[in-house]
Amino acid sequence: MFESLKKKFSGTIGKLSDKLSEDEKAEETAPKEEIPKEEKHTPEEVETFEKLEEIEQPAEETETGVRGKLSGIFSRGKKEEEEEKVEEKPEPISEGSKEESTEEKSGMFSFVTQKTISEKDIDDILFELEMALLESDVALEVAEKIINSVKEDLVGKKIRRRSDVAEFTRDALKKAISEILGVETRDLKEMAENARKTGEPLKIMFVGINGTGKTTTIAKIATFFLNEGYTPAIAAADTFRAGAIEQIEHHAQNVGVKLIKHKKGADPAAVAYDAVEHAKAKGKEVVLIDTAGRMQTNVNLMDEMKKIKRVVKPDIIVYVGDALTGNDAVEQASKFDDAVSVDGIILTKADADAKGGAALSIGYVINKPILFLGVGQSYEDIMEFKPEWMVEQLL
Ligand SMILES: Nc1nc2c(ncn2[C@@H]2O[C@H](COP(=O)(O)OP(=O)(O)OP(=O)(O)O)[C@@H](O)[C@H]2O)c(=O)[nH]1
Ligand SMILES: [Mg+2]
Repeated sequence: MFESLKKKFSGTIGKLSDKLSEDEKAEETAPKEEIPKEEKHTPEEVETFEKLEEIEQPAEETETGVRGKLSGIFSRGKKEEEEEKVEEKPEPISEGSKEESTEEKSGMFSFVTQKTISEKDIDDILFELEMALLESDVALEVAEKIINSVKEDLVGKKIRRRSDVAEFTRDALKKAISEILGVETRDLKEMAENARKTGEPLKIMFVGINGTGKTTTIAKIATFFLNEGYTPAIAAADTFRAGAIEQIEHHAQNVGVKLIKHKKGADPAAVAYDAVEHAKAKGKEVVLIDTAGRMQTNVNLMDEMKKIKRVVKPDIIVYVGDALTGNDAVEQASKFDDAVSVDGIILTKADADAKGGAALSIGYVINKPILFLGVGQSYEDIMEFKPEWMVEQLL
C-alpha cells in the first residue's frame, strides 16, 4: 500500500542527508587549504627562508602551514620555539583529517561541525520531491503545501551531526502530512450511540461515480456496526442500474441485515424514506443508503441525488472514491461536494493502490475527513482511517 509515496519520502530524506553532509565536508576541507598564518618577515628572514626551502625542497612536509611555522620559529628565540612546539601538539590539520576518518567509520552517527541549512541547500531536492509527488497523484496544492512546510521547517536548522538531517526531514515531513490529514473527523460510533439514546436513526448516504465500491462498502460498514453492537438497515436506493437491487440483497443476506427495497426504476428517495421509517419502528440505530453510481457531469442523476438528500436529510453523506483513480477521485469528490455537501470520505481499493496520492490529497482538497479505507473485497476489509496511521505508513 502506498509504496510509491513511501519510496519518495525516504528517497528525499536520504538525498538531503547525503547532500548536506557532502556540503559540510566541502566546507570543512576548504579552509584547510588556506590556513594563511599572516606574519610579516624582514628581508633577511625571507632570504633565510628561501634558502631553507631550496635545501629542503623534496622534504615530505609540503603543507602551507609548515612554512608559517618555520618562519615564525626563525623569527623568535629558542625558548619560544620550544614552548611553541609543546603548544602546537593538537595540530588543526591532523585533527581535521582525524575527524573525517571518524565520520567515514561511524557513518550516520558521526559528528560534523555545525552548519545552518539554507534554502539554497534544499531547493533542488525539494523540487524533485514535488515532481515525484505529482507523479504519485498527489494534488498540486497538497504537494506545494508539503514542500513549503518542509522548507519552512528545515531552513535555519543547525546540523551538528549527519543523522540530524534525516531526523529533521522526517519530522518536517511528518508535521506536513499530519497537517494535511488533520481535517476534523466524525465519530460514527458516537453518532450511532447517540441514535440509540434518541431513537432517531443515524442516516448515512453513500454517493460516488460508477463502480467505486459503494455497495460493497455498505456491506462492510454494516458489518462494522454489527461488530460494534448496533443494528443497521440498508436502503436499496440504487433503483437505476440493472442488477443493483439483487447485488445489495445478496450482500445484506450475507451480513445478516434487513434490506428495504422497491422495484427497479422506483423513486430512490422513497426507498430511503421507507428504510428510515423501518429503522425508527424497529429501534435500529443506523440506516445505510446505497445510491446509483453517477458521473458528476450527469445533471439528471446529480439532481436525483440532491432529491434523496432533501427527502431523507442524511446525517452523513459519504463520498466513496476509488483510490486507484488518483486525481480523478479527488476532482470527482470536489464535484459531489459542490452538489450535496459531503461530510466524509471512504477511499476504497487502498489495498491495491501503490501510489497513495489520492489518500494523501482527497481530504485536504475538499476539507473533509477520510473516515475509512477499503482494503480488500471481504466484509471485514475496512479500516477506520487514522491520520497517525497514515503518517507511520508513509514515513
Ligand atoms: N480490492 C478491493 N476491491 C474493492 C474494494 N471495494 C470494492 N471493491 C470491488 O470493486 C468492485 C465494485 O464494487 P461495487 O460495490 O459494486 O461498486 P459500486 O460503487 O457500488 O458500483 P455501482 O453501483 O455500479 O456504481 C467490486 O468488484 C468490489 O469487490 C476494496 O476496498 N478493495
Ligand atoms: Mg452499487
